[in-house]
This record gives sequence, C-alpha cells and structure tokens, in this order.
Amino acid sequence: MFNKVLIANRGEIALRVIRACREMGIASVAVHSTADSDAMHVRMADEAICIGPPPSAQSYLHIPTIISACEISGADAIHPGYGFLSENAAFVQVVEDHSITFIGPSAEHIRMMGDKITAKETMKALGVPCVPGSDGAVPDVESARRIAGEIGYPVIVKATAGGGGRGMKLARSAAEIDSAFRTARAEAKAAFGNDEVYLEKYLGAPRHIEIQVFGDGKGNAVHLGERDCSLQRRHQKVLEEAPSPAIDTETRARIGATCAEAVARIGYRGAGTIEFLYEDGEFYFIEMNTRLQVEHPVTEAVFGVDLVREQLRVAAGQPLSFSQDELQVGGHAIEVRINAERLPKFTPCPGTVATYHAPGGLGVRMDSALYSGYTIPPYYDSLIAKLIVHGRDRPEALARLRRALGELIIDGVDSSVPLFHALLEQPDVLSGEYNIHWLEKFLEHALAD
Ligand code: MV4
Repeated sequence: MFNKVLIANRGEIALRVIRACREMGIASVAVHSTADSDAMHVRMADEAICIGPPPSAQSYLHIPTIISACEISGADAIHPGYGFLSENAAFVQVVEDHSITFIGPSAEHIRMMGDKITAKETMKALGVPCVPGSDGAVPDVESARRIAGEIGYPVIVKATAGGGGRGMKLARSAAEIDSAFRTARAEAKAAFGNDEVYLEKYLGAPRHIEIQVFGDGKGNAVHLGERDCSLQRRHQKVLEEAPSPAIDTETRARIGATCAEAVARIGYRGAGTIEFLYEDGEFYFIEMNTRLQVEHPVTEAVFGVDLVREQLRVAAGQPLSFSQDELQVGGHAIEVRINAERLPKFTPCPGTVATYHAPGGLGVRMDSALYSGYTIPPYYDSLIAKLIVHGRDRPEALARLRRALGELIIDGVDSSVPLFHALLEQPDVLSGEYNIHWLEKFLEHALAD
C-alpha cells in the first residue's frame, strides 16, 4: 500500500479522500491555491503545499506544479477526486512517466471513454444496450439528413468530445437537421477543438440512471447497482438516490451484470460509472465516466462499502475487498447537493459563512468542507455540502432528509437548501415519479411568482 498520497483537489472531495487515507494509515498531502490557504482540506491533511494563484488553470489544473508538489513531498500516488484533472489522460501519462501512481483508470481507458463515439462503439461491441443512432461520426450534412431519416425524428446531434450536456443539438424534424448539424459541428470545434459529431434517436422523457462499476485492472469487476440522477437543472445534478424508484432487483442484476462484464473484458481499473437513459423499461447507454462521482456516497450507504478505500486498494495492485455475491442493496439513500447560490436564479453566492451547524444522528452523513467563519472563495464550483441520508426504505430516507435539513444551519451565505424543502412537498418527488425534465418544469412554475 502507498505511504503517502497527494490529493489534487479541494473542498469536500479532498476531505473524503484524506479520511480514507487516514483510516488506512496513509499520510495525505493537500495542495491548494492562495485562495484556499484557510480551506479545511489544508487543515485536515498531514501536509499542505501551495501550488499557485486562485484561477484553477494556474493551480488545481497546473500539471507541472502538481507533479513538483508530489516529488517535493515524496508522495507515491495522486488521487484526483472529481472534476479538475480526474479525466485528463495526458495528466495520467505525465504522472506515470514520473513513476507516480495515478489513483484511477489507465490513460488509455480515460481516452477511450472521453471520446464519446469510441466509448459507444466499445460498449456496443461488449453487449451494452445503446441509443439507436449513427455508426460513428457523421461526416457531412447530407449524411446527417439521410441517417436522421433512417433513425426517425426527433434526433439529437452530439459532439464526440462533448459529454455532460455540452455540445448537443436537437432536431425535431427534417426541417431542423441542417441547422442542428452545422451548429453542433461549429460549437464542438469552438469548444473542444474537435468537430466530430454523431447522431442519436432523441428520447423524450427518460430517467437518468447510472451503474456504478469497479474493476481491479486484472479482468475482474463488480457492479454496485444504480443511482437515479434524473433530478437535474442545466445538466447539474441536484438530488440523487439509490436504488432508483424505477428499478427492481432483477432489472438491477441484469443491467449490472452486463456492465460489470463489459468493464471486466476491457481490463478496467478503479471506479467507473456507466450512464444510461432509461425509458419504457429499456436501458440506453450514453456515456461512461472514468472517475469517482460526486454522488458516490449514496452507493456507499446502500452497499456499506468505502469506494475511496477500494480505489486506493486497486491502484496499489490489491484485489477488490468484496465479490459480487457479497454486494446487496440495503435500504435507501438520498443525496442533496447544497450549493452557495441564491434562488430563484441559482446565482453563485460566495462569501463568509457566519455559522455552520451540520445535522447528525442515525442515517445522516454530511460531506462538507465548511466551518463557521469560513469564506467561500468565488473561483470554484459552488458546491459547499452534500447531505446524504440512509433509511430502511424510501419513505424513511425522505423523512430523515426532511429532519436533517431542519437541523442544518448555514448562515451568512444563501444556499439551495430552500429548494430541497420545496421538493420534499412535491407528490412526484415523494412517489419517485420523475424524469430528466421534471425539475426544470417544476422550477418554471415554482419560481414564476
Ligand atoms: C440524450 C437525451 C435524449 N436522447 N440523448 C444530456 C447530458 C448528456 N449526458 C446526455 N444528455 C441527454 N442525452 C438522447 N439520445 C437527453 C439528454 C438530456 C439529459 C440527460 C440526462 C439528464 C438530464 C438531461 C437533461 C436534458 C437532456
């Protein structure tokens, strides 16, 4: 096992990794920008190194400085958290060239899944059900029109370098395909320097369901069921839960086995998430994320596992600490993402937190780097806390969420907490009857006054 791990991240996820390291007897090194000198991850780590000025490009994304920090501190591995450098294949290459272990998948697997056309071709060949669409890239507008006609409208044009909602254009009918194709191509070129696009049948009202997988890099892999992340606003997840209200035990076992087998066959190492749209009882693969995700705690809660510990184990060449038949869903977990932002427009709202009091008690987990007196800097993501509740069943988890939100105090900055109180009064949320469009529609009505 590693002696010392450098965490190339900040905020709650840096704390999450430091905690796993400490439980495993591994020393931790925090890195931070000058804007984060007073941040909790700096205080909680065994060592801390300043890596540059506030903008991420000059600190948390600056590869030479992070490698230097690793060499100066004598860390033997880097955990990237999520975001920042976590899915940067070039970074993984540099890390490995310096004989440092990257805690995550190989550069090759990150590159494979980062290119959405290659990811889809790979998954399709492995027997994972995909959205009907073009076979690979669509070269020109004539081909787009022909293929769209074959697929049937509506169709969606997606950038191969996109993902997470970036670089997509909808064509509802043949009248819209030329414009959708040209716009998607131009935007992809501008945003990613890669104008390759592909076509898919547009699914009208699916749920977003993702399967957590874990590989040991030696051809063994397991799945840890699904998370339902359908409640999103502008491609940002707001509330996630496991299990999905729409998935039963047999369905989970079937799609889970397909996903685990797929990642086993490519020799995948570490945590991964296979994203699907789910409509009318069918799964349609869209993307794979090659990182630990923000919402991983709901999976940890229902399966009773420590996913960061597993990441560290497989990165160090050890086997997974559980087999598939030891993994059973226990109860129900819900996570809400609390952002420093002002409703109704979700305006980022950095500033000083006068009072912070975290909820507690049975089945409540608060992942946050906040403390009373902390000043949230304006340079980074506005996520300030994740509240995760666990109950024996969904009604118990919902009751616990309501209770925990009532205990939470964040004074001094606005937060998205009022949204969750409002959501917990919605019959569709209480019954679990929602899809990827539900939240946006709710916000149109709820905040119209
Ligand atoms: C789609 C889709 C409908 N049909 N693909 C958006 C994010 C990216 N990961 C994929 N996205 C979508 N792809 C087909 N063929 C609808 C979306 C989509 C969406 C997906 C998941 C969660 C929220 C969403 C909100 C709008 C659109």
